[in-house]
Amino acid sequence: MIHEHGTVVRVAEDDMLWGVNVFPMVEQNHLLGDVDALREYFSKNGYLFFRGFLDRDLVGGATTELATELENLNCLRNGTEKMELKIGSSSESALSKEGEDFHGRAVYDTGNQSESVLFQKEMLEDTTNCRELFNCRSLFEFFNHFFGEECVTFDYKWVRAVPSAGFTGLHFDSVYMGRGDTRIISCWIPLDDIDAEQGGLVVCNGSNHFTELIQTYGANDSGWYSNAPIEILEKYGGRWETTDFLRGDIVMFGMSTLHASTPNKTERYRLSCDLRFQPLSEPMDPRYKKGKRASEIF
Ligand SMILES: O=C(O)CCC(=O)C(=O)O
Repeated sequence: MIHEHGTVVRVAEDDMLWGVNVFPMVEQNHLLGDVDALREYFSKNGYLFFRGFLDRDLVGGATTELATELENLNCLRNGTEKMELKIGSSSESALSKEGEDFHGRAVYDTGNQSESVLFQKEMLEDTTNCRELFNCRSLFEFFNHFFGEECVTFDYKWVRAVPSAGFTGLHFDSVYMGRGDTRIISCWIPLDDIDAEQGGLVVCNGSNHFTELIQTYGANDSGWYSNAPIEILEKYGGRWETTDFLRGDIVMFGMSTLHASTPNKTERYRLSCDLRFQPLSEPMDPRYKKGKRASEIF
């Protein structure tokens, strides 16, 4: 869906207007290969968006695997094709709530009322295609270059199935993983074509310069800051940006970049995953474990 100027786009709990206070994300594919330009753009704007960075079939393989998991867990609506991802009535019990690991152990304190559900870690351990995506060479190569040293990924992968009406409130990732390196980069990967109706990521360009907010809200282990993106514009400035995502796209953002999502207005799960990378040499938040390094995979 390409929005016309003035179309209402709901972000978290505010109705925003396309082209007025929410704008298109601008892809930075032309910067790939120029690490200085990538770093400069990232430090100015707080995030990078690449179209078709990942192989569409690689991502599609992971999506199919997750759709099969959902089907096996009886989370999909009876009589529907699994790839339609239509939400069934018994989905709640089978998947862990945001912030919980298998058996409901807290992975991190969300401090919010997210309706989003995460695939249990143990489920993902037996996957083939998902693991291939999480460990794909292009991501490791990108971050080795970007950090200028060997990178490591978090062992924990946030693989999300967002039900109807579910959305993510405004937050910095520092409030969930701020006890180690500050240079961690989050990668948000849509596992399907996801437009604003289905619940896409929305990033506040320039919020990485909101020093006061970073040093107050962002410096504590807390949860969502709010569900009110317009108030952010009024208080701090910045520019909210989103797009219609296609499978293969990726958004990379730092720990102090405000982001949220549009609500899922459809009857289908919104599938996406978040991976985290940081320089190997930097301390890791003790709540998470190091995943593999590229040299251990390839
Ligand atoms: O997928 C979402 O709704 C939010 C993702 C997110 O907050 C994150 O990647 O930190």
